[in-house]
Amino acid sequence: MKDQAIPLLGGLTAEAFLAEYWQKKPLLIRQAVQHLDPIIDFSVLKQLAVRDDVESRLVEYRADRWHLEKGPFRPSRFQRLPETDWTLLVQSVNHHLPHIADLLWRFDFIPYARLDDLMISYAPPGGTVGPHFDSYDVFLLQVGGKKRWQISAQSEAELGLVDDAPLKILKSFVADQTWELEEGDMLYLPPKYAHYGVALEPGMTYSIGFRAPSAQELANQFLVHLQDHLCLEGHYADPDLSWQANPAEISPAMVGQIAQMLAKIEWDHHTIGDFLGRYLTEPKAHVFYDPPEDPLDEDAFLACWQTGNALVLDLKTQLLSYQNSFYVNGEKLEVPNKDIVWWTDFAAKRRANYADLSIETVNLLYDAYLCGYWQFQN
Ligand SMILES: [Mn+2]
Repeated sequence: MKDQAIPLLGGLTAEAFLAEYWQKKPLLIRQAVQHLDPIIDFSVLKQLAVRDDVESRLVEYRADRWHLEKGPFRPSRFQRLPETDWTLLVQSVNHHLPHIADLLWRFDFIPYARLDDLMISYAPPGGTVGPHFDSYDVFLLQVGGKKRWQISAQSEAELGLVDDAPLKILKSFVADQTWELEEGDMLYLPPKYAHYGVALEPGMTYSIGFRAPSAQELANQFLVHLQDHLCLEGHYADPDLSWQANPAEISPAMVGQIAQMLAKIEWDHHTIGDFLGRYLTEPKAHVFYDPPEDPLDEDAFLACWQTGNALVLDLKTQLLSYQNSFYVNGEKLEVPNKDIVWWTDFAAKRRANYADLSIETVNLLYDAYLCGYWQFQN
């Protein structure tokens, strides 16, 4: 619905937001989200920050220096925190709390291939991670408390970095604009826009982040993909080898023949789409899926679905498509043609009710259910 007003964007349409603001300029939306409950509080965030399958960080400014600690944390670490000047950040909270995932999927006016995660930071007064840049777009939603955000269009070169800090902090940040954000207010920032948020009252910021892999990262991963799927025939051969005056020389003839062999490494848009399907759905290193504790057999699985339970993607599952191919958590699924419309809908809505599908699709669904990629919800 490109021309439908989106409450999250203060009533802008997706089309207008993309044309005017996305990757272009900041946008402040007062009261973008209302009825933010149940609110996650510091105690829930602490419980996540002690887990080793959750990425967390603690940033403190103390004795005129920046300090960065990475989780998982011992619970006792949180008892030694001062009243002010620290921030606890927990990445991918949408993997663990369904209501946070629901909030993330409301940003579906941007393709899932670009959505990364919802990070939550909690800070008492004075808590900040300092003025900095990010290389990706972000929506910063205030939940509880109050935060002062300052932003600047200055370039990286103008701003310089604080020496010896454990995180990238801009040395000569000067604000162009300043706002106080209260619960429900949201600030959109394009990449490379300097920003500096300081908590005024204890509260949280939900950061809806996007992924923008670097050219180098894409190339490295694409070359790994090519290597995994490459199959070239034959060996080097030289029945017409002629005597060389210098036996230590690699001859132009040899280089020419090997150039012909390597020219057989080819790729097209289909290869790149196939690479992206796997790469973009590949779980991060610390992400693991939980197989069902007491799995249904295939008949019971089908019966459970037929009796009105919806099949829903696990919070950690990524299901994307490219043309008629589907990719889940780094793997390609061989989906029968007759079920493509159904799979397209399942991937977009992340849930599906029972439908009359081919046995191949039922088998794929059952195998992935056993891996913990999706489960039933009644
Ligand atoms: Mn940031």
